[in-house]
Amino acid sequence: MLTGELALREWGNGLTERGSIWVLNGPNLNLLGEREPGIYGGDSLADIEVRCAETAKTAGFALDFRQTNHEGELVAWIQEARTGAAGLAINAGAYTHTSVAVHDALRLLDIPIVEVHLSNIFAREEFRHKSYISAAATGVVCGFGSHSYVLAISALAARMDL
Ligand code: CA2
Repeated sequence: MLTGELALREWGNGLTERGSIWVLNGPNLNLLGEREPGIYGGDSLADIEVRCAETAKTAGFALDFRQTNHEGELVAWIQEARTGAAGLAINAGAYTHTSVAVHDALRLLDIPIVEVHLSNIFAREEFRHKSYISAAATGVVCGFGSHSYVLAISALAARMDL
C-alpha cells in the first residue's frame, strides 16, 4: 500500500491510526489577523487551524487545536497532552518569555515538542530573545508567519517516522 493511502485511512471513530497532534496557542493569538499584519501576517487563527488540519491529515494524524489567554489553562492542557497527544506544537505567545510553569509542564512530556512562532523572535526586541520553551522542546520554528505552523506539524510527523 502506498504511504499516502495508509496515512489517510481512518478508523471510523474520528482518530487516524497515527494518533493526534496537538497545537496549543497562548495569549492574544485569538486576535490574529486583526492588527500588526506586518509582524504576524494576515491570517486569522481559524485560517491557521485549517492549514494545520490539512497538514496533519495528509501526514496521517488527527488535530487538536486550542487557544487560551490563561497561563493555568495552558499548563493544564500540556498536562492533558501526556495521555492524549502523539506530538505537540506550541506557540505560547508572550508566556514564551515569562513562564517557568509552562516550561516545567513541557518537561513532563515524553512526546516530541515543537516551539512555534509566527515572527522571528530573535530579530525583534531583546526581551523576546529569551524563551522558556526552547530548552524543553525538541526543536523550534519561527519567522515564517502562519507557515511556521505547517513546518512544525511536518517536523513532528517526520520525527515520529524515525
Ligand atoms: O511570533 C509569535 O508567534 C509570538 O509568539 C507572538 C506573541 C509574542 O508575544 C511573541 O513574542 C512572539 C504575541 C501574539 C500577539 O498576537 C497578536 C494578535 C493580534 C494582533 C497583534 C498581536
